[in-house]
Amino acid sequence: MKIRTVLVVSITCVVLTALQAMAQDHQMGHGAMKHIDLWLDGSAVQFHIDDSVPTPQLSNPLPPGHHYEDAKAVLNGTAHNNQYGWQAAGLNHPPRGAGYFIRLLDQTPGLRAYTPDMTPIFGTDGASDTWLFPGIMTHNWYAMPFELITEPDMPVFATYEVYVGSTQGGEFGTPLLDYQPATVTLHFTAIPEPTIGMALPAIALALSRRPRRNGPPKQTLHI
Ligand SMILES: [Cu+2]
Repeated sequence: MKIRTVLVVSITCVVLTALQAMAQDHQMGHGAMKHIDLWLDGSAVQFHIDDSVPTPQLSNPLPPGHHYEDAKAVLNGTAHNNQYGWQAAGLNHPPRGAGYFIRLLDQTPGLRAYTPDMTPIFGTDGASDTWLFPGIMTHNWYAMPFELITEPDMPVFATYEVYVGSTQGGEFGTPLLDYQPATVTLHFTAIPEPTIGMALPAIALALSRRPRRNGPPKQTLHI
């Protein structure tokens, strides 16, 4: 192969790999990331929800018979999603010693929330109803137990107050009264658990496609 050909092939590979990485960066398990941008306009908290991404669906993306393990096992038996991601936009943000606190005001009963490392938040399992946005893009998990999903495409919501509060020791979470908070509502639709009748054809298909010589099928997916 000529050197020029090698170079072109190498550069093409690098570009393709970079493009692939970018595409993966913008996809969560259920679809594209849907960002909630936060910034300050003077002393007022402002936000924008990316409306180019459709309303996220709470659902179970795993094939029949698969389940989560380790910390993510809390998602088993639920319809879930982590497309929503909080991020700081622009240059105007709370000063040193302060941050954006996000406090749950109201939500569909039974909705559960976890940080990316599966720490319960927003009242889940007795956690505080207030969570400090850590300043970097954060995609929390939302999960609705299947037994609480009573209709197809059930509307689910969570409403928060986003305020500027102190991050200092004993004052932690105390609102700074110079700043005006914002109210943010996140919307989802919840997809019921597939019934046995709906799942059977998928199971039959999976069995028919199962490789015969490759040992036991993999039982755990990490997304
Ligand atoms: Cu993101």
